[in-house]
Amino acid sequence: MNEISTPRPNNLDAFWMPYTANRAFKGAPRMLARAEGMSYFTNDNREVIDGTAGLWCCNAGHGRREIVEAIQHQAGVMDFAPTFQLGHPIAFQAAAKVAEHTPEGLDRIFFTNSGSEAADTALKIALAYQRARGQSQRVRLIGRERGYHGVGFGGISVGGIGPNRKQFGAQLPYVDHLPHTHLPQQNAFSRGQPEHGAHLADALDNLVALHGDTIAAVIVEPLAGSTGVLVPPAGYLQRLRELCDKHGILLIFDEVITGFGRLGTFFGSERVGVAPDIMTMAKGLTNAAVPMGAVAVHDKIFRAIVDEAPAGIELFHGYTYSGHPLAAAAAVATIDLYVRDELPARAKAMEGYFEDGAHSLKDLPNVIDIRNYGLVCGIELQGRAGKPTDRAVRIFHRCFDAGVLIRTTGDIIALSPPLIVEKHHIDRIYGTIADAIRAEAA
Ligand code: PXG
Repeated sequence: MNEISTPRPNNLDAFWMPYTANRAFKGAPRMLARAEGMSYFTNDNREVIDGTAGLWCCNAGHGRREIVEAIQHQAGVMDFAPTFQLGHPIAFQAAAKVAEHTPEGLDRIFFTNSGSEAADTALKIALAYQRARGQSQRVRLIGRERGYHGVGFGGISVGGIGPNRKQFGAQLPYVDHLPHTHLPQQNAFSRGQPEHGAHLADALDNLVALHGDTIAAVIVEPLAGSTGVLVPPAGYLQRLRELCDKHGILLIFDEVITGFGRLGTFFGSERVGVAPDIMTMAKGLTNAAVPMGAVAVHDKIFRAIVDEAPAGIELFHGYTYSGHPLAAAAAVATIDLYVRDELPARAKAMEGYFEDGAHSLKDLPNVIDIRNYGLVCGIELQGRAGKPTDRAVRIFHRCFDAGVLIRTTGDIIALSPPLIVEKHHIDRIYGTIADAIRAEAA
């Protein structure tokens, strides 16, 4: 390994790291230098098995040649061209490719650069739709406690994670929240969808009683990831769908982590058997090789906004990089790879083994819940008294040092390996976590 392929920056000051304890990190940095397949390699060339697909992103595994070559090729053909009033073929090709896999009718694709932008775009489209169909009193947006929809002002407003909001004062007005779906007393150690909690969707009736016909849309993650893996209770999303229809409210699924095979189907909506009106995606869309997000919109919404508008621009929204050629090339190659290697089906086939491995940790000290669905698993630990997150952070460090990358949020371990994961990786991931949990028993 030479100096060029193993960067060793000697000054860590300038990069203000996102969602990171900057002081702690810079005191003891953990640097990744390269990645391949199921693994990262540190700058001293130590292998670390990736139990997280980067950050729920690299569903096809790292460094896939087909994606790399598509990006290289496109960079040589055309680096950039705007999509405002001009077009380039690869962006249209990418949109058509995405639309092949979205639920029926959701075949209009708006490109963004991230999941956060996709969430804000989806909310704006929902508002524009209600206005276009003569329901301009519908200005209210409903999120859910413990929801995560990125870090834009729209996303944090409908989001339901306190620390993401409290530094930033006022947010969007006209926002309300459904209760979260975590019922540990009834559902602890559920395998797959928990049995109890469909009734929690009925809270939407209460919000309608409160807000009348002013609600434009409800946005939820089909499976809440960031907050520490909350699997939707059986029947919950069906009930939410019914209530949205009853009250003329749009249902938005944020599929930023549930998209692209994570739950054993191309999109999570297929697995849970509920189709939204609008769907957001990012991360796995390009296998994270180039940043890209997207919003899939039902044709009826597109038509209401676009066909009914006077001549000229129909939606005053877009990003310089919407449909960026390199991202679009990556998306086409990535989706082709998911299809060719049948990665959603592979995830489904591995789910049972992954689930058994997760639940084998049940009797370890301080494990208070284990929940799983598709290739996602949450292991909730009893935090140390007066020291929230301490136990999980130490377990994270122990696993990393032992060659396994996990993700923790609060005192919850979240796992979401690339969909190419093999049984021996699963054994290694859970074995390493078990050792770390035992070592932090005190
Ligand atoms: N929606 C959902 C459901 C997400 O999970 C976003 C939107 C925002 O995407 P961008 O691309 O703007 O970051 C996300 C992002 C974690 C973790 O630890 C999860 C995310 C981001 C960072 C950490 O689980 N998800």
